[in-house]
Amino acid sequence: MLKVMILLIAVILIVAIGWWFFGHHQEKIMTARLNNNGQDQKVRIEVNGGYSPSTIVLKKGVPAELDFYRKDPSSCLERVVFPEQGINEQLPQNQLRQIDFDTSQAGEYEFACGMNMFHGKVIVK
Ligand SMILES: [Cu+2]
Repeated sequence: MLKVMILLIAVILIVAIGWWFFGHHQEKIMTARLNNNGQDQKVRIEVNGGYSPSTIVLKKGVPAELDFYRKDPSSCLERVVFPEQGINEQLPQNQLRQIDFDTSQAGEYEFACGMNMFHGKVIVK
């Protein structure tokens, strides 16, 4: 009986840990706003315990600006890295950091904090 109880508790713990790691980061998708009669586009990304929105949709071929605003005081999120674009930028706290993003190629591009712990994605289409 004791063994069954321990097994049951172990299973509950494993499920709870799994849920915590994989379940609770809901994806927030935002499509960039087009400005100047569709000649450029920008989106603001709040950096606070992660990226919000974490998925950004950009229109292909329209020059794009990603406006990162880091509120989070932790050094974990002080850099943002787009490995495929060779972007590795410092994000000053409580300041807007504008990053130009090349939209000439359609695709999905991941970005992350400097330690690769928090993730986001830019979709160009
Ligand atoms: Cu980090």
